[in-house]
Amino acid sequence: MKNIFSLFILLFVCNSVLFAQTATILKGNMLVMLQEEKDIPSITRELSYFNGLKTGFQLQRVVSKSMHIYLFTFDFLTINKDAFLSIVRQNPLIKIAQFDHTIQPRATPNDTEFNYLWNMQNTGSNNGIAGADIDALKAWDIATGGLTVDGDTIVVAVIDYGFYLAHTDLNYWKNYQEIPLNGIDDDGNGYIDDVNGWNALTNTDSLPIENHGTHVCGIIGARGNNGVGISGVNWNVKIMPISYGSGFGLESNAIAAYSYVKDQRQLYNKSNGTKGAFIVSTNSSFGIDTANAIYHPLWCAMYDSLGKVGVLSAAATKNLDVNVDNVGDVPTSCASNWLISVTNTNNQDEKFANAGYGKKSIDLAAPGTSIFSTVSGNGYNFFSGTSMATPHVSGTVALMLSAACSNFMKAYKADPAMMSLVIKDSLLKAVDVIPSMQGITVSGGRLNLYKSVRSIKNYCGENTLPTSDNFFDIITVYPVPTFGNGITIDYTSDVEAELDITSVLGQEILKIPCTSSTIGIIQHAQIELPAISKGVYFIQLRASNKKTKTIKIIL
Ligand SMILES: [Ca+2]
Ligand SMILES: [Ca+2]
Ligand SMILES: [Ca+2]
Repeated sequence: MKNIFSLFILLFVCNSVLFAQTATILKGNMLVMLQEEKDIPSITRELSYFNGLKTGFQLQRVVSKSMHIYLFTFDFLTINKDAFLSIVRQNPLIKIAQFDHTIQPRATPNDTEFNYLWNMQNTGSNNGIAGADIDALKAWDIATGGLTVDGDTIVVAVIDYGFYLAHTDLNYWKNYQEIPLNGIDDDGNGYIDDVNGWNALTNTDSLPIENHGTHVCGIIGARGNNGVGISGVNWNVKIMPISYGSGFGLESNAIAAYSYVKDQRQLYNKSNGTKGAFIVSTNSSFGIDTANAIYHPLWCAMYDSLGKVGVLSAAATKNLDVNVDNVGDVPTSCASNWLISVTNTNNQDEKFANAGYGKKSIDLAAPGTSIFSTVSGNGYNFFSGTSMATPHVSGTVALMLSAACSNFMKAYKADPAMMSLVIKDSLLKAVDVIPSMQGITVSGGRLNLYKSVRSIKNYCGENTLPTSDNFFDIITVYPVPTFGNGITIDYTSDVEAELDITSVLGQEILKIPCTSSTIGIIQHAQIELPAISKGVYFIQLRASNKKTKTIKIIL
């Protein structure tokens, strides 16, 4: 009761400021503060008519007895609400009157150092540009991570040099099916005594302690809203730490590290979740500057092998101001569809000076300059680099999966290879397009966590997800309602086709030529509303020899 009380005090005092942009008025609800409780019958009587019409004005509930605040309702279909409110406010028995409004949860975490996290919420301080961030607060209103709708524990595998496993703000994966130090592969995953993760150099689970890997882990999943330190992209996600073995490791160790991830996820898939780990993304920030992918076929092929079991891989490109398309880089110029290559932006949405780029090779940017995160010894510090940008992306993949509905998860488990490409595609289409990334990245933009998570949410409800059997299809139309911002139609097509919009009378309104694509890549057609007047329409995808189901939309 106390909470409800304070909520209404807040609403009462701050309404016009806090909720002016987003509040929705509850039609017919009016909050009234009276001089005295005994005035209720009088004002109910006095306000029962307005401009000769019955108002239906009556008490619904006592909101605050001590402050004489009451919720009344009135007949909003008959009565002009604004005119009525001004009359209500003139009544001498009433101190204050206002409409009631819907409020939204505002998931600002209570982590003590949250104000350092411009990457999550850029307020414009420190010469930043307000809003040049990944829109984390809005994303966390939808999901904060941890489990899928089916209860799978979501894991991100971080392949790095070392980790501080005892950090209280981090949430590391552990293999509870493995008995430590008994020399036996208890869970039969092919690795002996792998409890804490894996060290690909020593073939043990003993991991070096080091700041870089620890910092990366915090960006992906520092415990959010625990009153301590920072919050990661996910407030709750398991981080699987894997070491490639030494400061300057061998490529063979990197391949062995990826192989551990693949084996664990494959085991999870095969055992229906009873063994292995539900790893949805790897995160790496090592590589070979100026390497040509053709000399690293095994390394590059690991991303395909991981992709086929459902694991995307986010990889940091080099920390040099060069065009990777021209000078080469491994892994970020590997050709795998399941690889997401990441460069680094600052708090003004500019490319960090020393960060690689490439229209063909580098998919997107993410905040990576002066990023505050966890370091060894339960500490925190600012680091910069593509290494800091990339975990925003691997973390986003994890948060997207925690927000996915059961329909999506069903499709994902049936065809993890294709559906992980759907996730990648949704993430890249959800970027904030920014001038500094134009022409130098595949997406032309910087990661947006909120839009990525929302794009997965859009696959819920009655929408059909693509399979190789129904690849020619409309997947979803959103948003509904349209909020006057136009609509987006997601579809898949393996041939040249047209999206046709017709009126209820069968009149053709719009024809949109559709590009075809490889399996797994969803196309988005955006239609501005002013071109079409409000009403009911039908959408269908048509090719010369086939057509999809018809979808009804209301604009
Ligand atoms: Ca084992
Ligand atoms: Ca063991
Ligand atoms: Ca925290």
